[in-house]
Amino acid sequence: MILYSNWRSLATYRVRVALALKGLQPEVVPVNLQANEQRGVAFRAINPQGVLPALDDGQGFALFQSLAIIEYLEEAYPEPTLLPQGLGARARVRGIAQIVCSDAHPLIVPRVREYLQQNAGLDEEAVLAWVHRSLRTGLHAVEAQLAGSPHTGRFCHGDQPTVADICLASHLLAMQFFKCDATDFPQALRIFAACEALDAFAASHPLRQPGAPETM
Ligand SMILES: N[C@@H](CCC(=O)N[C@@H](CS)C(=O)NCC(=O)O)C(=O)O
Repeated sequence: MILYSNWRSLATYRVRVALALKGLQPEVVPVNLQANEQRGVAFRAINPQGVLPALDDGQGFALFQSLAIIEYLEEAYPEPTLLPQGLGARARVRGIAQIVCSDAHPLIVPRVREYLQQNAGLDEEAVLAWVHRSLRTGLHAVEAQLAGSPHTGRFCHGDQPTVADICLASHLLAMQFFKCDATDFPQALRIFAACEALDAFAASHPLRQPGAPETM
């Protein structure tokens, strides 16, 4: 199994955590996001979209899109499960995951920030304001789900980590990267702390990956 990865990629972090929770240890091939290696011909032969992550698990092509990869891992390596029992519960967990992965994260990825700065005329400060607004709007939506539900437990759904926690943790790491205030989201912060206390999350932290700086 080969994971194409970059220390800073939060989508790759999500896959790293899922792999670690399932006790899987892929070979890691670093792709240099800072040098835009993901857009080069060599990496596009692996993932034509030119984004991280990609995971080769011997299917004849590299798997792409973090949520699709995590769903694949869930089906191929069912234990321990990253989804709760029950149709409604699974939909709730997938919904929280999608607030992060489908609504919030796409607004702040490098190619969008670059476009805003290079083509739409926004300066660095305005791009940062856009990033903060996108992150806080996404976290508001997640916090409302967490605060308003009897299903919220130690983690987003009950007392075991699920794909919702993986995605929430990636969102809070993004807020740390971009120095975005999250102090008014107590449920999210409490659950993030519970995640970080688990080895699978701690070992997958961006700053613990090859090529990472010591601090942000
Ligand atoms: N929705 C995708 C996001 C993929 C994505 O945008 N990855 C970022 C790193 S987190 C990337 O490779 N960006 C490269 C770019 O924007 O040029 C997923 O969850 O896998």
